[in-house]
Amino acid sequence: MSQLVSLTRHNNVAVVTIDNPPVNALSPGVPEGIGEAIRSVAQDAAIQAVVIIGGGKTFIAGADIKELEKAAAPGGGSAGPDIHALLQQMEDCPKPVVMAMHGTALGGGLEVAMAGHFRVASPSAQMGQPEVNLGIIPGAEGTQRLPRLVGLAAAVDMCVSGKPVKAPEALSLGLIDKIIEGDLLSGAVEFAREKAGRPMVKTRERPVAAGDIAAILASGRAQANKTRRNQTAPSKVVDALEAAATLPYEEGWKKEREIMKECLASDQARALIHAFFAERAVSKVADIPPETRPYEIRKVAIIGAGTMGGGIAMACANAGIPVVLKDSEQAGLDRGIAAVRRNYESSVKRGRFSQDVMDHRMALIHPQLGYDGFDDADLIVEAVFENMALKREIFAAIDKIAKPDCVLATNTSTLDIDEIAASTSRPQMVTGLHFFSPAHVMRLVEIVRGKASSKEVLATALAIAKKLGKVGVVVGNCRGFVGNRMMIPYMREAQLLAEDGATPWQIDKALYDFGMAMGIFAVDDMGGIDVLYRVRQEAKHLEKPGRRQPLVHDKLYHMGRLGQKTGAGWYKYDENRQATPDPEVEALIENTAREAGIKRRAISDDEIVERCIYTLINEGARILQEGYAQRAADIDVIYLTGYGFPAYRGGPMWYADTIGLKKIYDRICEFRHTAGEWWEPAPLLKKLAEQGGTFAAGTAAGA
Ligand code: 3H9
Repeated sequence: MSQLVSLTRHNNVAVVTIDNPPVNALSPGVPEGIGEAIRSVAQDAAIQAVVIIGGGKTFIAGADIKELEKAAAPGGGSAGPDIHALLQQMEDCPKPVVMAMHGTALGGGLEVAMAGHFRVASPSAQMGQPEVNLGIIPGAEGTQRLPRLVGLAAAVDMCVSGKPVKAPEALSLGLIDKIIEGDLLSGAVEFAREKAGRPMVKTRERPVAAGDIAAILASGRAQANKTRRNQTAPSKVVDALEAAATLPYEEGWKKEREIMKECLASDQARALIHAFFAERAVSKVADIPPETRPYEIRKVAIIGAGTMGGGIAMACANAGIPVVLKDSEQAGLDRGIAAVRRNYESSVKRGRFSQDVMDHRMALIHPQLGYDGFDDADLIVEAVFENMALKREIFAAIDKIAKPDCVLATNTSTLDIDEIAASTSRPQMVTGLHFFSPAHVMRLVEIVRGKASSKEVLATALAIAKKLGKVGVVVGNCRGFVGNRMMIPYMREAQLLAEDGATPWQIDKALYDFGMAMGIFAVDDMGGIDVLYRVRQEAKHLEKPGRRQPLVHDKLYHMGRLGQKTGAGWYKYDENRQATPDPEVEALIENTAREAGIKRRAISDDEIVERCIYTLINEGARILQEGYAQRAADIDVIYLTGYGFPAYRGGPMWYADTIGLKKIYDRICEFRHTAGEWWEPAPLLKKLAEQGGTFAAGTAAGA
């Protein structure tokens, strides 16, 4: 047997164990090992049944995505690993093959499991076909066997959504035959023994329970368009499922393979596979060795019960961590707790969790006005409004109370971490934890590294982000850090485009069609026109005299059009906060442009996308060169998890590599000529463009 797969005998039952940490992926050697085991079992007269199980924390979590990445690379040209022969071999085995699943049986893992004659699982196991998350479809007959087990409608839902089902649901769907309480292996062996010599059915020979095929497929395609806008794989997977419902098995799986090959060769698959690995690479920071010991976080104290503080408190409570939530005024505290309660109530109403869960979470959050209980907190997060003097005062106060190994974090989105840290006697314990609003929902946390922040503190920040179910990205301490620093030129360019002749709604639509979760003017209205106004006021002294600045935003602010909260900003809003274009804003822009001598012209959607996205890329290149982000992929993760950049484009830096840096550089040079000084190309972009390089290869430090 290979080292990845072992075969043991439990009297008359053979147990095949897959041992390919961390997730038992189907890497080269694993399918071969399983095949060898099945061959040996089939010939062994003493063996009457087989159990296939995963060693460690999970059953097979899918194909090895590194292998898929190779096949997806330009010139790769295959449909990924081909395990058709193995699946058939297992299904044709004359002795019952029982799949024993725990952890996550995903993608190729579930496909292997469905080729067994029976499936049992531990109560917490999950099974799914998440391939669409990688821009592909199941490539090992999942689209053909799944509908034969769970019916066409459930298969469509599972494959289009990519969401796994838990063992109890899998049991009711017919995907598994039994849930094993207690020890999975002994339960599975006993189950296998019972099945020995009994009739068994090959999944591929079962009929597809379909009902109204056309209606199910139409609803699957509608679901794909709605939930996975602009993506190819989710509707292609419905084509493969259609084949299962309408063609003989032999033709169906070949059709699936063709579609898989087409999807795997796409830019979308490459981008989504990049996003998968990028998200996992961010926690590896070049100068923080993996053995660095994080501090244990058992209790968190938060200062400020506003939107951010309340959201962070919820994120902690959701992860089972007790929280002390402090505000300086009773009214603020009451408002904060009421908002937390409302949020939880709405989740209970929507069936996301039970009242008991809500009560437990509420009980973990202790509202208070003073600093009681701060002395044994392991992490203190300051989340008051953006004012340096106030933040320094707070850090000086907590410095006197916090225990020596307490991590002190600020949720600032713009201010200098070093200046805040300097108000304490222990700057090495200070870091930024920049959560995004709403903090209990948004996955991104920028971990801002001060010049003195210790490795242990940063490792703790990464660990707590993971514990809260978030993605922590370590960034440097520059104005706006990474995400907002890039956002500022992006917003500015959109406003300049509006003055040059586009309307805010045309710009928003072009960006939305490009794939952004929202248009930038809609974002500005949601965040509040006053927020960006204040950011700009603070930075006024940095503005270079004579350089073109957008003119309309300040006017909206002075008109009291602060966005959604005042019913009007760039758009006007009804009582349900539905936006409509406002002719008053159009007139305001036209008049402002005329007064400023700007000659307005028709602007194409392509120019809008180029100017907005390329300015983002150009700033990203500067950030990389200055070392404020460790690698291009970190910037991608920030934009994918915090700013609504479409995952199927891989993030701004990956997207730039896809377009070609030379092309982007040349276009930026043209904009420099026509649209002015803001368009100075970043030196790193220029260098890589001249060398024919990419951000991914050129900045893979620590990857
Ligand atoms: C597929 O199966 C196509 C088939 O239809 C065709 C078959 C022929 N491969 O996420 P974590 C690594 S498509 C390679 O932090 P968790 C990951 O990079 C696949 N590597 O752990 C990381 O490495 P590192 C369908 C993988 O406990 C480490 O494992 N399957 C794979 O939070 C830990 O990962 C999927 O899409 C893989 N398949 O979550 C499942 N999976 O430590 C994808 C993980 O070096 N995986 N790694 O950074 C997941 O969803 C989660 O990893 C899982 C565990 C839920 C399994």
